[in-house]
Amino acid sequence: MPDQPAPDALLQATDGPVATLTLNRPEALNALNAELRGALLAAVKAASRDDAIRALVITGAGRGFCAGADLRGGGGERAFRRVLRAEYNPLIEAIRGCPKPVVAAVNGVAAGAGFSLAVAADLVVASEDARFVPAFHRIGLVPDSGLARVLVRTLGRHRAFEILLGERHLGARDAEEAGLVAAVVPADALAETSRQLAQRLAAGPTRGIALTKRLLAQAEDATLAETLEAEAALQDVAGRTEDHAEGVAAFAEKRDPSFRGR
Ligand code: T3D
Repeated sequence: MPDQPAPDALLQATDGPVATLTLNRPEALNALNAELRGALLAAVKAASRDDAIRALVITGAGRGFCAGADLRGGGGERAFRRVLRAEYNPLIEAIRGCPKPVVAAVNGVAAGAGFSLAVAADLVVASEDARFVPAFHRIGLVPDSGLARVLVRTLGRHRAFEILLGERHLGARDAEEAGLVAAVVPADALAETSRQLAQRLAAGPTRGIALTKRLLAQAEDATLAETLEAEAALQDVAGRTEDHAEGVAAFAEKRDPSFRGR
C-alpha cells in the first residue's frame, strides 16, 4: 500500500473575515516542530497582509492547545539562541504586531512555548479543562517566547516566579482570575464562543483596532508623556479613517455602525 501523505501540521480555514489557524499535531499535543513553527509564522504574516482578513483565531486540534517545543522530533536541537531568534521570536512578534485582533482559543493544555503562544494573543478564551503549564523548568530551561515578560507585567514578579517555578497550578479559572484569560467556557462551547468573538471583532473598525494594538504595545514601556504623545499621533491617523466617519454618522443617525475596515 502506498504511504499516506503526512497531514498538514497547520490547518487554515476562513469564515468571511475571520481566519482560523489550527495547530494539527494532536498525537503530540500540537508540539511545535520546525514545520509547524514555519507554517504558523507564514500564516500569521499572510493574514496580517490580507485586507480581507480582519480577525484571527489560533487553536489546537485534539485534546491539547500546544505542548511547546517538540521534544521528540529527533536531532535534539541545542542551538537554542539560533532557533529562538530565527523561529520562535519572529512568531511571537508577528502575533503581537499583527494589525488584526488575534484570539487564542485554548482547548486544552498550553505548555512551554505553547503557554507563551497563547498569551501572545490579544484575547485568550479557554475551555474549562485548559491548563497553563510553564514546563520549561522541568527540563532545565528558562521561559522563552516572551512568557516571563507577560507574566511579570500581568501578575508581578512574585506571582510570576510561583507560576514559572511550578509552585502554583494554573488552571483555566486561575488564569482568568489572574487576568491572562478573558473567558472560560465549557469545552463544547469553545469553538463557537471564539468564532462569535472573532466575528464581532472582525466587524469592528479594523484600522482603529490596529492602532489600538500599537498604542497598547507602546504604553507597556512608555512614560505618561510618551503615551499621551503617541495617542495624539495615532488618533490623528484613526480620525482620518472611513470607519471613524461611519461611527460618528451612525451615532448621529441613532443606528449601529457598519464598519468596513478602512
Ligand atoms: O527546542 C526548542 O525548540 C527551543 C524552544 C523551547 C521552548 C519550549 O517550549 S521548552 C518546553 C517544551 N515542552 C514541554 O516540556 C512539555 C512536555 N510535555 C508535558 O509536560 C506534558 O505532555 C503535558 C503537561 C503538556 C501534558 O501532559 P498529559 O499527561 O496531559 O499528556 P502526555 O501523556 O504527557 O502527552 C500526550 C502525548 O503527547 C504523549 O505521546 P504518547 O506517549 O501518547 O505517544 C507525549 O509524549 C506527547 N507530547 C507531549 N508534549 C510533547 C509531546 N511530544 C513532543 N513534544 C512535546 N513537547
